[in-house]
Amino acid sequence: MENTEKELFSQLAQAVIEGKQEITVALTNELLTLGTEPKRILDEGLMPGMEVVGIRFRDNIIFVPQVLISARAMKSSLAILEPLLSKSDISGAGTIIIGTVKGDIHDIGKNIVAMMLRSSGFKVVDIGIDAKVEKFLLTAEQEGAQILGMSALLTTTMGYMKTVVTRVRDDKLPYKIMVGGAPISRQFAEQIGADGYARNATEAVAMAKKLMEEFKTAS
Ligand code: B12
Repeated sequence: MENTEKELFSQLAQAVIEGKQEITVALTNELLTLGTEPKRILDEGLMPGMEVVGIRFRDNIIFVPQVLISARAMKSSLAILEPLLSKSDISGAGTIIIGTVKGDIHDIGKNIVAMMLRSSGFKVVDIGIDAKVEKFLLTAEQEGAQILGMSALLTTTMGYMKTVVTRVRDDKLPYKIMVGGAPISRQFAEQIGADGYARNATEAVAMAKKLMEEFKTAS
């Protein structure tokens, strides 16, 4: 029985690597039927698969079209897991605006972070990809948000995070800012003056809780 689950995790990772959407969906449903927790399906099946895709892409073994097919397969599984992971949006934990910064279209990691934050009771407003500073600020004001979350996957777009941080500080806006994405480090976050950095979705939840406390203390 344990073997079955382990075997299914490895088949799921393989299905993501090969970009087999129907198999990815079928294996996700099979694991759920077995009673596997959605978060484990994410951590032990989908993420290891996408990690291999990343390595093969970096090493020029596969190219953009294959990566897109893998991303599509992963997203179809995430669509099944999302309602199971996400609780209601109406809890009092606070509101977070999240987006991938200007020039960047990578959204898988951002979507996972948004999903995990929702599952911890935060209201998350996702402003999507290629998000400019105005979009972050306008949405934050409309939603009465406490935290801005920015994602960047490219070394050429991570600098835009500083544009947003600088604008928030110059305009003396109260928002706490957290950043993440593969090229981002704690050191970079500190350097641009962000309030927090998280390496993955689990750490992002802990960081959001911490920043929400800091926001309350400051206001
Ligand atoms: C999938 C992918 C794509 C897909 C994106 C599909 C999509 N809808 O997202 C496609 C094919 C479109 C793509 C395009 C490109 N890509 Co690309 N892509 C990747 C790949 C393989 C995986 C990214 C991913 O989804 N990882 C899985 C998720 C779960 O991980 P994650 O994003 O890191 O997120 C986690 C954490 O970082 C964190 N996190 C993320 N966001 C946030 C936000 C907050 C607030 C917090 C707290 C935490 C947090 O939590 C997440 C969950 O644990 C990476 C390789 C890699 N190693 O990252 C390359 C990679 C990022 N891409 C790369 C490149 C070069 C490109 C292109 C320029 C290629 C091209 N020539 O066109 C374009 C750029 C397009 C653009 N303008 O953005 C390079 C970047 C190199 C660099 N130094 O900048 C990489 C590193 C590959 C490589 N090694 O060469 N790509």
